[in-house]
Amino acid sequence: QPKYIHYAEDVTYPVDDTSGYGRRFDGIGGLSGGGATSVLLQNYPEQQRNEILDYLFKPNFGASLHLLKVEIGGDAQSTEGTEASHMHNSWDENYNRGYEWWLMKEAKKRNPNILLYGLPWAWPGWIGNGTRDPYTDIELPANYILKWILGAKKYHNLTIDFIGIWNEQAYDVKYIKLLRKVLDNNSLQHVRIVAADGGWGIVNDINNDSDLAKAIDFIGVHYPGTESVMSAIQTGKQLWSSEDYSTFNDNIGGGCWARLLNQNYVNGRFTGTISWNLIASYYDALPFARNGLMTANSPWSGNYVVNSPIWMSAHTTQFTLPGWKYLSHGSGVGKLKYGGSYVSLVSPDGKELTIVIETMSHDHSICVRPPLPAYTVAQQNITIKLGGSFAKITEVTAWYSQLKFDGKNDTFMQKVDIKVPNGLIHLRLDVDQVVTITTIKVGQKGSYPNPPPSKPFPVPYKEDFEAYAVSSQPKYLSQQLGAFEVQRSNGDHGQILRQMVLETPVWWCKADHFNHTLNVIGDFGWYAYEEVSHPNNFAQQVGVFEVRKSEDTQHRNILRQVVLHSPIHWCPNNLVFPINLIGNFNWTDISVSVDVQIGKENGTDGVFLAARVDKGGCQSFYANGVFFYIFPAAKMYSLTYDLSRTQLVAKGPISNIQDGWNNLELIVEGYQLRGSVNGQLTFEHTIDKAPLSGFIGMGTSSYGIADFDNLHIFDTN
Ligand code: 147
Repeated sequence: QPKYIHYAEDVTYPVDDTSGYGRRFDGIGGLSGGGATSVLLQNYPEQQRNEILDYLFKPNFGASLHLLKVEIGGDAQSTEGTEASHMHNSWDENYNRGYEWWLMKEAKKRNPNILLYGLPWAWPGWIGNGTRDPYTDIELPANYILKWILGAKKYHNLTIDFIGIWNEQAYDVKYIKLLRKVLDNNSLQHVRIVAADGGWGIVNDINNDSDLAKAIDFIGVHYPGTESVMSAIQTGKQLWSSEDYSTFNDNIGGGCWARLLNQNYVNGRFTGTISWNLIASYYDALPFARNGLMTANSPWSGNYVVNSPIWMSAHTTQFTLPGWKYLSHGSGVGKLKYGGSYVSLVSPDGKELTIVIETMSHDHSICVRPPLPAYTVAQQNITIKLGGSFAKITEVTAWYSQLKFDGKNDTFMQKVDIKVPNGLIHLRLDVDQVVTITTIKVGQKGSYPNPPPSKPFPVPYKEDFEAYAVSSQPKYLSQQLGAFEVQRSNGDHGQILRQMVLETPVWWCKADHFNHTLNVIGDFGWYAYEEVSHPNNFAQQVGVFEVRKSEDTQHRNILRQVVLHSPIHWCPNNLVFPINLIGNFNWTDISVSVDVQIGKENGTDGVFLAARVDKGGCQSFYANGVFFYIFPAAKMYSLTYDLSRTQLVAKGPISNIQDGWNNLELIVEGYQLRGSVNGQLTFEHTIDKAPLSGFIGMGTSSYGIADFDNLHIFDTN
């Protein structure tokens, strides 16, 4: 435990409403989407699923969030996968796709007052009207967003409170004004516009255009590093950090989140802060692993983890509500003299008071972005002096957390009811603490019995898609490119999985040349390992290799050689560099088979089955692995090392291809590959290059309809 300086001086901080209030508080929220961050959540066993949802949304239980922001699916990759659009095509409308509707209803079940906010990342191709620009014909996106809001009400009885423009992409002033008009014309005055979910550029436009200023209710910026700009504050509009956090959810992530929740108001006058993401419910091998308030990425086992950011949230959320007011800077809001910060919030009737204090140290509260300038925090004594109408408070409740970095945390502990003689509260603060002082008596550290232990993805695995509602997404499949839905087939296949996207979408992560689709499933090697463990199947020969968390967010867990000096050898030698050998390839060996059929109308050219797919997210376009493509019309196959088919291993004719359904089988064992069509060997190859582990994948060579059924995954051992 590092030693921190302790200052004997006791500094007094007034908490006083005499000089009036600061800004209105709008709430703390989580973001599901941007993209597919909750895809595995629906697949949990019912009991654990309900527990997880309680930790997120149930008032006075866990994170008890005030706001839920969701992606409006756009049929394109938006970070951890693709979320389905409610309108794949201009002639299509469906409000049962994906999981955001379900999630919003589960949130409302637990907290009917939770506020809902929708934002698109990508758009289906037709919104671009022949271009990749959604503002070519602004009527199209405006009506598309309108339909999503109306559909939420009509099909799910969900009232949307806030709507955004286009995540971190261009906004268009005419579009924003039109959106406001379209909402008003449809009796949706209550739906308020947040703009523009990016940087501060929108402030200039607001200042130069009074009609635009009228259309926009909230200025929403991303990852502001707790700072805002004077011109934004001067608009008088409420400012939100409408996407923030995005940090691995260990205690440093918890420290980041605690610091943001206070200092976003103290430094930047932000009155709403939203965590990307709500819950890390996606495969660990995808980018930004575990960047959620908690983790639930093992639905086949039921295991989940309630990480410290849940309890950091609780310090504010359980003792405030949207509509409360902050006190003014200097009389309840500010920085502590020896490091850290405090905010005070008051209920609308002026009677209830909540004070949140944090003392997060620099190194224990670094967020993903932007860089955090150096500062120091010390142990310190403080006195809170209640003044104005708070002078008559005689008792408060204190809750505290101590984040620790070498042992067990104390998170969200109800300490004591403190008597307040003469309006004075004395506290000794340690470093990396959060303390809430409140007149609110409810508040609870919710808990459930430990969930079942984590297990690897179950093999053998069989999926025939019969158990699902039409247009839903089957469990464990994590679509990266394209949108795949359960549909009823015409023939004897019963229900099947169909790729639905017919044209290149208006991208969020751009790859205009790209036309493939990809849906992945499975386990992914060592990313699942805990820090400081030894991954299976490596037989270290010289040196010691341990799984560690890398310093950057892209590589997540890495394998690190940790020996610094030449050891005193048992078998003597003069080697000075480590060598690690992987001694057992079995865990990369897999056999997978699936039935495929190309759509009779709007069909694709080809479909593929793949193994060892090594990348997802916005890197999906560059995925390597072993890809077995078939092109039924041409009666050809190709075997490639990459999704985009630039690295050809082999190609040739397929003699026994049939009209309609064909069965594809791919077996990878070490460096041996075998592929079959309809039970007959198509190729056999020894390779030297493909990744050694990765997902099972399936998809198409171009946008268009393709069907998949009877996915079987076997361990070949
Ligand atoms: C955000 C996205 O909005 C999220 O969907 C998710 O991808 C998140 C992951 O951290 O990132 O996009 C940003 C990407 C880069 C920056 C800021 C936001 N950046 O470099 O400042």
